[in-house]
Amino acid sequence: MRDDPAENLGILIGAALEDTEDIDRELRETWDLATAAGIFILKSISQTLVRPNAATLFGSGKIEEIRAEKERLAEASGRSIDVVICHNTLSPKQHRNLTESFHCEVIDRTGLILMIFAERARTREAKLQVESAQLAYLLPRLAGLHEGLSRQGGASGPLSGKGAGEKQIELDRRRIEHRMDELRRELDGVEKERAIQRRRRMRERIPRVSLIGYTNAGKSTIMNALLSLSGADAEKQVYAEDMLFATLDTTVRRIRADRSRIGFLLSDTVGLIEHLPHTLVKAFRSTLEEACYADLLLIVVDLSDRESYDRHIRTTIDTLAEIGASDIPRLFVFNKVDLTDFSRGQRISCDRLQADDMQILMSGRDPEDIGRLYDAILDCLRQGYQETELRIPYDRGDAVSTLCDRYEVLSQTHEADGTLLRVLLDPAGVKEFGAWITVPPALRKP
Ligand SMILES: Nc1nc2c(ncn2[C@@H]2O[C@H](COP(=O)(O)OP(=O)(O)OP(=O)(O)O)[C@@H](O)[C@H]2O)c(=O)[nH]1
Ligand SMILES: [Mg+2]
Repeated sequence: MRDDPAENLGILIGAALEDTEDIDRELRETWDLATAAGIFILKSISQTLVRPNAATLFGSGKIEEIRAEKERLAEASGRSIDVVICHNTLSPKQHRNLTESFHCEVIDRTGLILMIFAERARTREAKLQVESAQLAYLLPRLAGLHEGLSRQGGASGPLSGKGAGEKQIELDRRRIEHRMDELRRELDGVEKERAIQRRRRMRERIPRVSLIGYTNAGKSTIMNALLSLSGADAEKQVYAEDMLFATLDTTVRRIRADRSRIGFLLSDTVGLIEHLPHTLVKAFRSTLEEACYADLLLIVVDLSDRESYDRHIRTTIDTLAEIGASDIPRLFVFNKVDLTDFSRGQRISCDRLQADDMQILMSGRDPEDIGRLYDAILDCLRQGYQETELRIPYDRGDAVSTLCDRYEVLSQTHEADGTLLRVLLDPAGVKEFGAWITVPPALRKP
């Protein structure tokens, strides 16, 4: 490929296999991924395959057709085609054979997603995670890479000659395995830091809410709108853009629109995609696991993507099951309603939604909707909280400020023997501040 990826021309190929539901729709998504990676796709070619070829995926006739089409397109555009993108995940052997057949770089969907992630990774953790996923992907493909190199006359010097290829592969394999060990250790360190931060936040007991959903659904837009609602500075905002995988890192922010109410900690997470490569799921597990510690999940769905939103819900719910977050209360946020004919009062039904699932139809660009969402989140969080009256002696001002910081205070008055507070307390709060709870009015002696 060329140094500047924006200069690359490509062809997209894909096979409809036994479990493929709609190859055209799937190819459109991979086309978008290619665009996100800066590759300009000229054409897509697909084939239904009852029995995929173990060595080349496609049959020889189709490969010939793709090769001819590639030449024709190169002639028509006056430039060579730099890359063939294959929608299906290729085995190392298929990858090698197709590269040989097409005489250019071949990138499968996994490779494409890895390219985008590598391009977008900003924080140390994301960079480590991407590098680790890239190496895991590269390791079984080393042999193919070296064959390619020796054909181009790249394998020369002291290691050339019979067996040099194998020696080089062995050296590279060891180097990669060593680097993967290093990365694993570094990532363990990052994960420990994250766990410490998490424990500190949990001690503060501010409720935790996590945005989760398919890529480009509007999670970061919603986070930013909620931040604006709580009057946060512009530099607290996260990156939101019309592109796949705009967000790769988990960001946690406190949202508190009204000082008398407790608010919550909101985390934005990496977007999901169908058939997320296994190497990436593994590498990004700790980032996604942030969702496991939430008191409430906001499952954000792009309602304007009519043909796909129920599949996106399925992918999200399956991923939540995979990371062990199925039992966390959830609120479905059907976003981008402004681009649809739905009215905000409607209920969405699809096979993975249960009748008692809470849902809200809204637009992340509409401040009124963001206010409704904020109230809905607080309502969900309040379940399990009870209105409690506490009388705190005047020498315990610290307890009053802790309560005001952690809980929603409904009223506060100053009496002769202390501050009287009416607070929405959770069971842990009842235990901690139990000594000051006044006897419920119904039990007071006349
Ligand atoms: N019309 C409309 N556009 C929206 C709405 N919400 C978000 N968008 C747009 O959708 C695009 C994607 O939004 P993001 O907030 O970056 O989406 P995301 O879910 O964070 O995406 P990833 O980080 O890639 O997973 C942006 O161009 C937003 O401006 C909405 O309610 N209506
Ligand atoms: Mg985002």
